[in-house]
Amino acid sequence: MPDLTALQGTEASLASHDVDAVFIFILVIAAFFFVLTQGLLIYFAVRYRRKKGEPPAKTPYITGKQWLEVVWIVLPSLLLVGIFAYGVIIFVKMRTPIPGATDVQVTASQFQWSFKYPDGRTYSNELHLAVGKPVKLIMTSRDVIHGLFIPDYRQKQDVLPGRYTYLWLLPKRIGTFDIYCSQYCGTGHSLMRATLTVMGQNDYLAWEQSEKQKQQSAGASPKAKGKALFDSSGCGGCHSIDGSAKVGPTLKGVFGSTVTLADGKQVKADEEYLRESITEPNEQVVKGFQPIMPTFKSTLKDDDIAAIIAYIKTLK
Ligand SMILES: [Cu+2]
Repeated sequence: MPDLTALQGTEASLASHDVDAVFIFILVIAAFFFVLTQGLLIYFAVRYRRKKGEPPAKTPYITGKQWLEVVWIVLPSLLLVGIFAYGVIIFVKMRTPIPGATDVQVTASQFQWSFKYPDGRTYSNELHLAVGKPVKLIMTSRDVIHGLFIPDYRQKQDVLPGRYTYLWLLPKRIGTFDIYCSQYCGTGHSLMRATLTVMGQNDYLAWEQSEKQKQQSAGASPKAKGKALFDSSGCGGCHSIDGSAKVGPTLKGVFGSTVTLADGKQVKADEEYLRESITEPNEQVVKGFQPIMPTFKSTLKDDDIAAIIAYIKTLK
C-alpha cells in the first residue's frame, strides 16, 4: 500500500525513486567488479612481465583449490539472486493497482495519443493530472503496436491493438513531463509525443471546471464539434494546423488553395476535395507525401465529416 501522504519528495512519481535505486544498486556492483578485475589484470601484467634479457619462464601448473572455487561460485550466485529479487520486488510494486485510482482511457494510433476522461472529455497528445491523485491508464491501440513511455516516471508499457494493457501512475511532483512512444510504429514515430501536465489539486479542479464549461458552451457549433472530432480522431498526429511540417501536409490555409498531387495534377481544395481526402485518403495524395493515411469512412459519419471541414475552413 503506497504512502499517499508523503508527497513532497523530489521524485516525479511513485515508481521513479525505486527504479533508480535498483539501477544504482546494479551499477555499484558492476563498477566494483569492473575495477577489481581490470585492476588485477593491469597489476599482473606489470608484476609478472618478462624483463629484458630474461629467458621465457615455464608457466607453473596450478591444481584445484576447493575453497576458492566454492567462493567464486557461491558469492556471484548470491549476488545475482539478490539483483533478481530486488528487481522483482520493485516490479511487483509498480504493477500493483493503486486503490482509488481514476480511470483514463488511452488510445494510441499512428501517430498520436488520445486521452479520454470518465466524463467523456478527450484530449489529443495532452494528459492533465492532479498531484497525489492515483490514475489508472487503460490503454489500447487502433492500428499497430505502440508503447507509452514517461521517462521521468521510469514507467513504460506496450500498447497493443485488440487488447488492454494498464499502467498505474501516482504523480508526486508538479510540472510538465514528456510522453514518448517507445515502439517504432511507422514514419511518424518520432513525432508521436505527448505532454503530461501535473497540477496542484486546486489548480486541477479549476482546470477541470473550465474545460467542462467550454465543452458545454461549444456543443452547438459545427466548428467546435469539428475541432473536438479533429482532436479525438487523431488528425493532429499527422497534420499540423500552424503550417509546421509533420507526416502529412499541414491544414493551415489548405481550404481554397491549389494543391499539387503526386501525379503532377493540380486540384482546387474545396469541400469535396476535403471530404474525399478523409474517406478515400489515398485517391489524391499530395505531392511529396506518402500514401499512408488510414480511411475514416467507417469511423466518421457524414455529419462529423461536415463538421471537420467546417473546422478546417477556419484554419487560415
Ligand atoms: Cu507509436
